[in-house]
Amino acid sequence: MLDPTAQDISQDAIPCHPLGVKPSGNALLAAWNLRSAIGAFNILPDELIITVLELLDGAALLNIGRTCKAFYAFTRAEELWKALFIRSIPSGFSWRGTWRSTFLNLPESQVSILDCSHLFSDTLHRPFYCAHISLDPYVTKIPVRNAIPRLPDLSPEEFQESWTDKPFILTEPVRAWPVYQTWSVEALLEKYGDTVFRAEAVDWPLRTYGDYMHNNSDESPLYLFDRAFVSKMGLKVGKPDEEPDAAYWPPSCFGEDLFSVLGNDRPDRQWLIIGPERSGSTFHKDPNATSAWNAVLRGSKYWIMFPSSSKLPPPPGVYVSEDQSEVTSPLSIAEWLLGFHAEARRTPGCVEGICAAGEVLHVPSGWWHLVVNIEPSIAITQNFIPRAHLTAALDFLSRKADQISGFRKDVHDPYERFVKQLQVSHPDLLEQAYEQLKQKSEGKKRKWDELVHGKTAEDGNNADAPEGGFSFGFGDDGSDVEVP
Ligand SMILES: O=C(O)CCC(=O)C(=O)O
Ligand SMILES: [Fe+2]
Repeated sequence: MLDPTAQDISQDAIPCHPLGVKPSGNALLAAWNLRSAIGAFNILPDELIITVLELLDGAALLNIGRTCKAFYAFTRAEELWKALFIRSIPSGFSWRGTWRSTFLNLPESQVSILDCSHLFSDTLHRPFYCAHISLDPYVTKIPVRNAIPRLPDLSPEEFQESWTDKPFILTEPVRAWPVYQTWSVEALLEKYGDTVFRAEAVDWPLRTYGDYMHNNSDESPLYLFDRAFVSKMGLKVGKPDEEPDAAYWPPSCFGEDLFSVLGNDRPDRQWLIIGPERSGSTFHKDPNATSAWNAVLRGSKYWIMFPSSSKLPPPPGVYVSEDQSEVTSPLSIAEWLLGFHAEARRTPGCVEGICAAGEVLHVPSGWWHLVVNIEPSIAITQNFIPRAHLTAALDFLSRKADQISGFRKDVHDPYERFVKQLQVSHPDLLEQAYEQLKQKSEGKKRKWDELVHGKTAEDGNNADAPEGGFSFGFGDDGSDVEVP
């Protein structure tokens, strides 16, 4: 069942389920239940019925849906039709408001609505409920102690000195970008309607995505997230004094990006992000221990963030495997807000903020973040390695080779390549980073020896200076240090 307190605050705005399906609890007081018509299947829990239905193709789903109202309601579950659609994208389709209608190419006038008000199922009701909760209670009344600092702008020196480990919102730099002046969903549709962009598992012309954006009731709306938008849209990126036709440029305070030493072999760096209200990103840390900035051009985004530290657990409702390679948040953004937001807001370290159109937010390396669009939004994000996080990036690349992402397949051993290039262009920074890694490793080893072998620092026995690659972890990214 959903959290009853959360239900209270958002209940008002929630319309009736289109088929009248009610939450499971209502079965207790009901005189009769449509479920009894499904015969032997009645012993299966709702989730298992959906799992069985997942094995069927479209024709079989339609057939079983004709046998009784309960099966009709189960076969209307959108997740079934979304999966069928993604498995075999029909050619020349039009978006028709739901995954089922789109897959079956059904005009709205031919969609049947049967009264299933005597069916009681959280499994069927919850996605609908989550798709309609008001976001307001979660994104307003941010406690002052949690508020992400908002500043007009920062100099590169100020950023490097004081801000590389803190989230903040800048209200000035993005306002000067041509794309901030000219982009809107309508303007992009006009110019790039036929251009194909990536939206999670599908590649759709922007026109189709626009139709989806304006007419869907998904609990977790499909999110356009395209890493090749600069070339697809023929954009120029760069400082206006160097690139007079630039569409945008990274805010100057973030300074250099040390991944640039890899030239064309660098990992993916920038993404265009477009999504309707309620779309967004569930809790994650950014790839390869990079930092990021996220600039909103239209709409607005609510951010909730947590620092990364080996002393702190992951955010409430988020579960991480021991090597941190798998983040399990089996919840949609709405489910997380309903179930965990109140606790998260009380958790030390939590920060929150709204980044509005014309503003840019800084995500420091290693920070957890969940983001939800509170209006239809367009944003550009870019990941980078500032000097202050070179050590964290080197540690990640050397120790978590299986978790490295975003490099072209033919770029083998990105860590080694990165070190080689740094040796050429920034030998001093590389040296410093090695030194920091060494110190952290020795600190951990000393602590371990004290705890396990009763040795003290004076006993010596420090780790040897690393050669070429590191195989030990350090510090505050929650990593395990490997000790003898
Ligand atoms: O705008 C968003 O949804 C956040 C994107 C994000 O966190 C990311 O690109 O890593
Ligand atoms: Fe992110």
